Amino acid sequence: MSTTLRTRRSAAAACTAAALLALSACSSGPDGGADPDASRPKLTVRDAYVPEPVDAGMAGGFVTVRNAGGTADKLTSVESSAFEDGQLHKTVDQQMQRVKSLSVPANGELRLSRGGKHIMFLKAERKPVKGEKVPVTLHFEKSDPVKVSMPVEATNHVPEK
Ligand SMILES: [Cu+2]
Repeated sequence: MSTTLRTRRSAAAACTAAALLALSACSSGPDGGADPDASRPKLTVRDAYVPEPVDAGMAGGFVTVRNAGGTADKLTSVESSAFEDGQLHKTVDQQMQRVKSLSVPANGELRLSRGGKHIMFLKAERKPVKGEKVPVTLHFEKSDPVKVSMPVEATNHVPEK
C-alpha cells in the first residue's frame, strides 16, 4: 500500500519536472535564441561620496558599482570638473598604488572603500566642503559612461550598509 503511494508520488514529481523543463524551453523565445542583452554588463551605482578633504590637494572618492549582467566590465577612468585629475588607486600594505583599471565582476560588484580600492582626486579648484556635490563621470571598458553626483560628506563618513 505504502509502496504504491510512493511510486505514484515519484511519477507525479517526474511529470512536474518535465512540465517545468518545457516551460523554461518556451521562455527563451520563439526562435530559441538567448536574450542578447543577457550577455552585457548592466551597471548601477550607489553609495557614492567624497569625504571632506583637509585641503584642495587631494580627495578620496568612493562608490559601489553593481553589475547585474553576465559579463564583467572595468572601471577605466574617472573625471570631474571640480578637479584637475582623477586616478584609480588600490591600497597594498597601506601604500596607495595607481592602477589602470578596476574590475567590475559579472553578477557582482566593485566596492570602493577606505583602505582599499578608491578614486583619488587631485588638485581641486578649491577645497570641497561638506554639503556640496562633486560631479563625476565614470568611464568603463564596455558600458557607457555613468555620471554620478558625489555628495561631500564628513571626513570620517562611512555609508550605512
Ligand atoms: Cu589614493
